[in-house]
Amino acid sequence: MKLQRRRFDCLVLGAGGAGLRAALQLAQDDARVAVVSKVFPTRSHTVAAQGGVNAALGNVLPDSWHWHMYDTVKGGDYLGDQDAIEYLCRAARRLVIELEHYGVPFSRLDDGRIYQRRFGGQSQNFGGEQAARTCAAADRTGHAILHALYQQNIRAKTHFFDEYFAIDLLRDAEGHTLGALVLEIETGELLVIEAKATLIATGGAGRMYRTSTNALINTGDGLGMTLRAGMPLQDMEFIQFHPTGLAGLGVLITEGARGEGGYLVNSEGERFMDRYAPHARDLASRDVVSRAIHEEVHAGRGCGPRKDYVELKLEHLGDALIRKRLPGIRETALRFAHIDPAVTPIPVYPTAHYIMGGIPTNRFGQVVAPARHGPEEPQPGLYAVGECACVSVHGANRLGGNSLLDIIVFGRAAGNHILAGLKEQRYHRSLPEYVIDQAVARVRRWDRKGSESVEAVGRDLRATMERYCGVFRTQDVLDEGIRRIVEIRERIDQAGLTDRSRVFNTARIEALELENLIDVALATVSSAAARTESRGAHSRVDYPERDDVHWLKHSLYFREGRTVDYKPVRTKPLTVAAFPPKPRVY
Ligand code: MEZ
Repeated sequence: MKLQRRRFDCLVLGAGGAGLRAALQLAQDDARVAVVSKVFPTRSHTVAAQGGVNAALGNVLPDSWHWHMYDTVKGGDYLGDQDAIEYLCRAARRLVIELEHYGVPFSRLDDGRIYQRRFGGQSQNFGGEQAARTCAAADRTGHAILHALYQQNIRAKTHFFDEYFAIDLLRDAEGHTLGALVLEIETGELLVIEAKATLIATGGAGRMYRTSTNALINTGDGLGMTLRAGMPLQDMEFIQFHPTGLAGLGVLITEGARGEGGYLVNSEGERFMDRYAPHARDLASRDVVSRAIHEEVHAGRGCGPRKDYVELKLEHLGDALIRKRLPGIRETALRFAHIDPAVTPIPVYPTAHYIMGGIPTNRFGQVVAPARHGPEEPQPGLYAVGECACVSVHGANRLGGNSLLDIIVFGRAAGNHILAGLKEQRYHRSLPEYVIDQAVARVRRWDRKGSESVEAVGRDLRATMERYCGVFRTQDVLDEGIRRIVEIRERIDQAGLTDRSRVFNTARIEALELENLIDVALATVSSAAARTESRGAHSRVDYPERDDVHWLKHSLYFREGRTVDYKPVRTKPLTVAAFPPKPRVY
């Protein structure tokens, strides 16, 4: 069957902040750019980022990009690549001001400058007093940024394919990425989009966990297609559990709530963070706070009838401040927990939030996958930015407020690099028919009926990840997790669509998404089982110490054979002295 074809200079998969920032860079320079999004763009998950974006503006307390760099290196437990981190922190100031000029309605100080709040893991003067570095639009910063970037893209004439699902990359035998096969969700029609450069910006995979702050759309689609194309995923063992998900539901309660002065208590009314992080207390980095909550609950000091959460106290902030700085949190607490945070503390528990790992890239957004055991090489025509990418600036644990920064800094950098490449490449390479046929086969497999239900397999995957790859890990538990997910992968091969579920094309999309999630889950658990140390968000009860001698290296997981390889951390920054590993205390 002859499929419809469209041609663009650049194809962007995903319309979150990373994809939109890259698309904008391209469209403003008159490149023909297409953005494919499985939801209407302003519903992309960036919309859910609450607390803010980091930049050392120094509007509230003294600050410098170099202190920000130190905090980011330390926050990532020294696994981040310091050249990329320097680039990130140096670029922050200019790009946040640029966002303001794009129309982001940041909250204001009395003198009109951008409001900045305290966030976890931030310090002045390389580990000194708390900094205030997170530029906020109340507690709806991601929402404000996403809408501004979408509007700017409309103005720049970016072409949007709304509600199209990306099936697979189209790559020729020499490894050139030539576009992607996509499916129009409403009609089920397939479309081939050819492009000189393809950028993956499909976000994270938080939906492999049962409780997660992530939108239903975060199903690791770009990660799955990268694995299927034979490239590895980097550092997948590092999953961030946000300390304050609404207990039982996982809905995000921003770290900004603690930044504004909120604090955590256990069932004895004790501010327990004083014991775990005497200096930073409730504003220690997220991995530290999540472990502390977990330990309190497991020591029997949890709150509520089942003693299975701790409480976030905001009452002392007063109704006026809560309404002004945390209106979304107030709304969430009222709507989902039926409590007014000005009166009653919010029940919270750690919840899956962010993947530090992803598609290996350099700081220009180029995918730099090595052949197995071979040298690392830029993959021609292929880029990745945002949560699905691993640059790596977040190392083993991301600091709050650095992900909105990551998407604008590396979205722009990738856009610029693609533009430079387009100047050299005037014509599209020819796309062999067999490449399209392979991608089409992936969709057609779901025309079958089967003995398993996609929904049941998905439920089991999420429960397995929750139980076998959580905040604390051991070899036995992780090995059992791998065994179970391998079984789940076999079950998905037996699954099919029922006549009833086939009526709506969304059933097919859910099946394709689940295939992606299963591959990403296997990457996560396999990489976690292989790393026998504790670093950042990867806490091994059986290997409680960080081991810089053997493990100061990035993992690379390959789908074929489920093997894990390693590559060195780039410890040398661009212009300043390196921050060597030190004990990490808050
Ligand atoms: O960067 C984040 O994850 C973020 C800003 C989340 C939040 O707590 O608001």
